[in-house]
Amino acid sequence: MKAAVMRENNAPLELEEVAIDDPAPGEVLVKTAASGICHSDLTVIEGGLPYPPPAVLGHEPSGVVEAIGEGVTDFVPGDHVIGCLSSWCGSCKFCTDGRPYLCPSQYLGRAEGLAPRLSASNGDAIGQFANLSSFAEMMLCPERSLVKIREDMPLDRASLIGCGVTTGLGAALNTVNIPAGASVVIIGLGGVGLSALQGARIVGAGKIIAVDAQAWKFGLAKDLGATDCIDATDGDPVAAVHALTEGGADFVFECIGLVPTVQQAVAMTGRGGTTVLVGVVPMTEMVPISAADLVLQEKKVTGSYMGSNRFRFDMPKYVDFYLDGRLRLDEMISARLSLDEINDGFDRMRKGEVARQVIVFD
Ligand code: PAD
Ligand code: ZN
Repeated sequence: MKAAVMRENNAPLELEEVAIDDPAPGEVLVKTAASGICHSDLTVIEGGLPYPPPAVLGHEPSGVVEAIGEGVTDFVPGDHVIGCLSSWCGSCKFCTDGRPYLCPSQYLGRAEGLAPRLSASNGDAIGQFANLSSFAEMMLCPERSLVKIREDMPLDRASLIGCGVTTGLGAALNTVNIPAGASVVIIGLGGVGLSALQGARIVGAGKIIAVDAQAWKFGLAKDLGATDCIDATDGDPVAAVHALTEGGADFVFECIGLVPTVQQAVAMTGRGGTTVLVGVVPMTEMVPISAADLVLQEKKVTGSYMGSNRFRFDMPKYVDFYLDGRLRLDEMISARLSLDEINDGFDRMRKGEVARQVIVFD
């Protein structure tokens, strides 16, 4: 099969012929239908999230089940599925206390003693990112990386739910409890931020203030539910939020992953408010924030990982949200690309020229 391989950091992905193994017990072979391009893939390429090359990235997929391994009970060939990196074991303390998205088993690959799931033409193993590797024509996944979805859901739009939508929407719907009428700020209007924005709209937030450095995104943000937009390149965005919210917002979602915007997010949060960190700051960096402000104003700062999902429960619900018109995905897709065009897609993402891009397979 054809796959885009990361051979080294900070270099274009290389299109190669890659071998994919047959499903072992508990595994499912999926023909990839579509894969969104998420900023986390770019962060891996740039070394901000360590993952050793050679590897096939891509973790926002939809597809159709091709074959199942022994003991697989949840899928049959022909099922339409979304893949998610939040694979879970079902028996650890995180799974049993209702937070399977924290299950450490998601970091395990194939059982020892088995051949690698992916390998190069010379037989060398190729890393499978997030148990998915969706920048490839086929995926070989643990059954607990997949969820079956309705067949009337278009698969290109379904792919977005695999990461960005679940991350942003889940940050607003699962990680925190936003009361109707609360003021919300979204910093960063990529696939993740626009999904958090829609989550705020769905729960009935009051003011929904969208902040980005690319003013062209404001038309889209307003269309998706923003009440106000702030151009981060035009004056001080913290002062602008304070002016709109009488001293700070109830909830601020940082959806970029930069040190200065994390600091801005905390500063934009009002007394008693909550800062939700969704963007992934490169692991090599630390963020200084005022602890006294947190104490004296009782601000809370929380991370949000993969939208605090229980994806087998959440994703079919998000599909319903799309099909009944409450979740808007068509507008979020700036471009559909072929796998051959993937490096152009990353260039456009670096320049901030797109909302979400989706690679579609034949
Ligand atoms: P994206 O690149 O599509 O969007 C980022 C947005 O931020 C763009 O609209 C930029 O214009 C905007 N931006 C950049 N710099 C600034 C600035 N200084 N001020 C204002 N706006 C700016 O990214 P994405 O939506 O794919 O991902 C966003 C982050 O979320 C990224 O860090 C990614 O790694 C992270 C993520 N987190 C999780 C999780 O589980 N927490 C999951 C998936 C992605
Ligand atoms: Zn992602």
